[in-house]
Amino acid sequence: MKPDHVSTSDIRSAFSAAMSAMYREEVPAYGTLMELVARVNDETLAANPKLKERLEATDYLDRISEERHGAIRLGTAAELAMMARVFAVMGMYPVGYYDLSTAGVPVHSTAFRPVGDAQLKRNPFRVFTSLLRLDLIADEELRKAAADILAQRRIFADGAVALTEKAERDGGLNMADASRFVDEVLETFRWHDEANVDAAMYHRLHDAHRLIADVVSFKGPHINHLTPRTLDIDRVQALMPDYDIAPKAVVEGPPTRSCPILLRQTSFKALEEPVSFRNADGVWEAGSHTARFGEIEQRGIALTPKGRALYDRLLDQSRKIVRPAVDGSNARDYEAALAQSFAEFPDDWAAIRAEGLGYFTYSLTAKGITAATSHGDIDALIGQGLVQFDPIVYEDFLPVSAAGIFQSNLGDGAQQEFVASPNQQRFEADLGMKVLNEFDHYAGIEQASIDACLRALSKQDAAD
Ligand code: OOG
Ligand code: NI
Repeated sequence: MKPDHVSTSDIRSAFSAAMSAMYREEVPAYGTLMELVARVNDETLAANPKLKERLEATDYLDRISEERHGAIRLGTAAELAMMARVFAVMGMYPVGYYDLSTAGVPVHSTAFRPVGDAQLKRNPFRVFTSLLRLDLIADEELRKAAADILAQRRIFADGAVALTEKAERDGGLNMADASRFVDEVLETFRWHDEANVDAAMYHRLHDAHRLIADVVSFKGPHINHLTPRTLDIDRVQALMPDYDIAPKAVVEGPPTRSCPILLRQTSFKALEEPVSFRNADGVWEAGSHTARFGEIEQRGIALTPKGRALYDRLLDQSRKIVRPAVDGSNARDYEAALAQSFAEFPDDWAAIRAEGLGYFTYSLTAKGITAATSHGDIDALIGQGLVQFDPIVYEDFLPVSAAGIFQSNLGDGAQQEFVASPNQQRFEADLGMKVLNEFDHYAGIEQASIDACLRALSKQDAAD
């Protein structure tokens, strides 16, 4: 990094703030949601001094009010590969592969996000990024028409491409370039109410799948939602109607617990917005399109492969008993089945740790900091009261939940079956790189904290 270069985390923070400001202006309900979340987070912290203390001690508190994720849907491999280069300038890398074909959504996805512990604490902004799978569209003629339309559009401003190339060449950007980069890249995510296609084509695409119309008919991949993080999602869900926001029927993910695991999410319905279509005679025709919504999330501990397998089994088990209907008619029954199924998942941190279900960071207690001697492995040190542990926050997404979020915004009519066809290899070829494995990353953070404790205690020994 050259002396006048700004850090990738600074660029990401600036971008995340600019995106939030733009979306608040475009979708005022998102601003309302932000206010509600800020209120609930303040109240939750005031009522839980212990939670506040641990969040402060682990550096998680500062990031929470700034924290959000967004989502976009891309149309072509070239768009995805370029997007990966743009995000890399902001220190965001593709983590995980999500196949949504099984859920009736013709996309596969990854999440671009920072990966280092320090970078996440500085600003964990993430973008759930989907690539449309035209190969799942049965109508060959329509598939070809959609591919032709997509091949003609250019979603990146020239300045965004030039600055990305400059950052790659020079290993970063200076302050002035970084600020221009943020402005230029923001344009790609902006809403355009003038469609790229005529009304007839829009309706053909829409009839094939609403999502295909959303990706193919517009100039670019408008940000379709932004999601602030709350410390109490049940409370936000309950308060939404007071703020004139109608939440989706059920919260996705695990049930309410005292020790939150993975990720819980809920959203409000996408807005029907006016758009215009350019017909062959050059005349604009008024219409509407439904794509943009708001979402909130509560994040819990990152689970190990063993913990995740248990989560997947329990979720599957409860959905076999009750599958949540989009209209909310069986929401109570679903919640009851979920709670009953998850009774099997330990709900205290010590048990989750002892059974190897979640990832933790380890640090010295006050007693550990002043201890003269210490022996044994990390479990023994915890037993002696020298070392404490805190949950590592889950930074990724959940395919079943993501499908639920997609579905709640596609309307009841959009339920459609595709043959399950995960194709990570194809996705990575289109992306131009492999996606990172989320588990390796959490395990690395955990191990580094264990090593730091053992090192500190052995030095104290030597000084004695
Ligand atoms: C993405 C839906 C998935 C999440 O939080 O799981 C998602 C989309 O609708 O494009 O954002
Ligand atoms: Ni989301």
